[in-house]
This record gives sequence, C-alpha cells and structure tokens, in this order.
Amino acid sequence: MTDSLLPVRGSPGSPYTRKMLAVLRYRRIPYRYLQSESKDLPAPKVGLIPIFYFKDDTGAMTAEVDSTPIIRRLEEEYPGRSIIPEDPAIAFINYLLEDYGDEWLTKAMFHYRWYYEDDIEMAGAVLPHYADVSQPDELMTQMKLVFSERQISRLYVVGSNNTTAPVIEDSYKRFLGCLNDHLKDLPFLMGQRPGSADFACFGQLTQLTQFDPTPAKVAAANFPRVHAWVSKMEDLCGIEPGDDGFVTAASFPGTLTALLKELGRTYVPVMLANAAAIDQGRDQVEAVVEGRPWTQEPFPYQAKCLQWLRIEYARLDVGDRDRVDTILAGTGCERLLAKPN
Ligand SMILES: N[C@@H](CCC(=O)N[C@@H](CS)C(=O)NCC(=O)O)C(=O)O
Repeated sequence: MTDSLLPVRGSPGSPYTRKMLAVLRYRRIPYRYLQSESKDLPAPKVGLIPIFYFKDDTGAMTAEVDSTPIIRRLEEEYPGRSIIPEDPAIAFINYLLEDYGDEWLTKAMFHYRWYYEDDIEMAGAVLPHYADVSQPDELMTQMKLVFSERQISRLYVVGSNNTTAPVIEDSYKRFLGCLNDHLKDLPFLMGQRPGSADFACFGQLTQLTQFDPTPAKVAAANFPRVHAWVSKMEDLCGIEPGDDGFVTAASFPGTLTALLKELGRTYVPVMLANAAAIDQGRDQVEAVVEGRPWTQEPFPYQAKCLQWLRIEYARLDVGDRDRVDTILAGTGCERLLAKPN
C-alpha cells in the first residue's frame, strides 16, 4: 500500500512544501508526507525542501527538489486535473506568474520573517519544533537562537536589506491589492480552475498571511478576501474543474493585466539586473524599482530561472508567441523576453 504513495519530505514552515502539498491534494495524487529526515531515502543534490522521491528506470529512488519541474513531471505521470493550461500562450503566462510567486514573493516571505523583532521571535520559537514537537524546551531555546541567527545571516540571499525593505514591503501590499481585485471576479488567478501559478503564490502566502505576524496583520486588516482564499487553496481536492476553466487570451481579464504590470514594476527590473550582474561578473546587483534603489548580491539561481522562462518563450510557435506578446504589451514583462541589443 505505502508503495503506491509518493513520498514527499517537507515542513509546514516551508512555502514550497505548502505549494506542493496543495498541488498533490488538488490533483488527487496519493502521497506520504514526511516531516523529518528518513534514513531509507536518498539525499538530494541540494539541501532544500520539499524533496520528492521518484523511482528511476531501475526502480531505485531518486530525490528531486525543484518544485516547478516537479509539477511538470507529475503532469506526465499522473493524468487529469491538470494545472498547466492547454493553450500554450496561457501556459506561458501561468509559467511567468508561477515564477513570480516562487522567486519574487519569496523575497517578502523571507524578509518579513527575519527582519522584524516580532516575526523573528515567532519563527525562532516555533519552527525548530516542526521536526519533532517533543524535543526538550532547553534544546528548543538553544535552537531558536541558532536557527534565527543562521536565517538572519541569509537575508542578503533574497535581497532583503535596509535599502530594499520598503520596496519589498510596498510590493507585497500592492500584490495583495491586485490579487484581491482579481478574486472579486474569479476564484483563481488562472480563471475558474487553478493553475500552477495559483499554487506558487498560495505557498508563499501561507506564511505571509497566516504565520508571520507583521505581514499577516497587513493581510487580515486590508484583504480578508485574500486571507480566505489562502485557506481555501490549501485543499481543493473536492472541486471539479471544467474543461474550459482557464482564462483565455481572447478575453484576458483586466485584473490579470494589472498583476502583470505589477511584475513589470518589481520582479522584471530585478530579474534583469540580477542576470546582467552575473553576466558581467559584478559583485552587486543595482536596479531602480519604482524610483527607489535596489541593491543585493547576485543570485545565480534566479538568473537560471530567467533563462528557463526564455526557453519556454522560445518554444512557442509564432502564433502563440504573438498572443503572448499582445497580452504582455505595455505591462513591462515584455522586457524579460526582448532580444538583447
Ligand atoms: N526552487 C525550490 C526552492 C526550495 C527552497 O528554497 N526551499 C527552502 C525552504 S522553503 C529550503 O529548503 N531552504 C534550505 C534552508 O533554509 O536550509 C523549489 O521550487 O522547490
């Protein structure tokens, strides 16, 4: 019986774990969720969670850690209830919004968690218990310090610092506003049924709106609709999606265009500046976001994300690319895909 269950290792405090568990529930893929290390399973190449364990051709277990390709692999291995729109143009928009959730909203998530006293206090006290709730208090008090210090020392990775803090926080609030407006008309970002972009944004929001006190207060006070959406997204195994439930290019919702414009203000200039800094071998990313300075150390993984996005775009045929270009025109996102001059 357990052999037919897909093993997944993760933690409730990990936004990508929450993204993927919600995907598994919605897609009705039977899984077994491991909340601590298991000696019987192989270690992944990079020490990240969530970890998915797949059988290779020889029947041996392999460990995979990147949620975006894992979602595509699951689409192939488990048919039905797809979260990737069939129309390649809409699938591209879904991919772009998924990357924004994974790579931009995570800056807000990590920033708020380890920047303000109340949030550090809460995360430091609770998170170490997730591996095993019966660990002794003395050990947990020690771990609180070790864990917090380690995570605070990594704020630079996502680009959270005193210069970028107001930019990150304003962008979080504007994102909540965009999502709130969109949800007035449609139950999901991608339309009448959820796409992988919904799950990516949801994953980060499980922490931002429901765990970390500072960003949670912002959401509860101003956007009760978004707060409710996050709770509903957690388990969508009961909904029956219709065949034509995704948004279409022909009647693309204005509220999604507004969200794409928000990407154009923040995610786009930072992703471009990050890739440029890496190409030119510079040790600082310098960008201007909404008229304010952005500075951080280069983040090589996010340069790869931009490459993958461009590969997705290059795969489109001419007609689909034209429809993507029409959707993105004037949002600022077209700059991500422009040929370098
Ligand atoms: N791109 C990966 C990101 C996964 C990730 O960043 N995981 C974080 C936790 S949410 C992690 O494991 N960090 C390692 C650490 O903090 O030690 C995905 O999409 O799954």
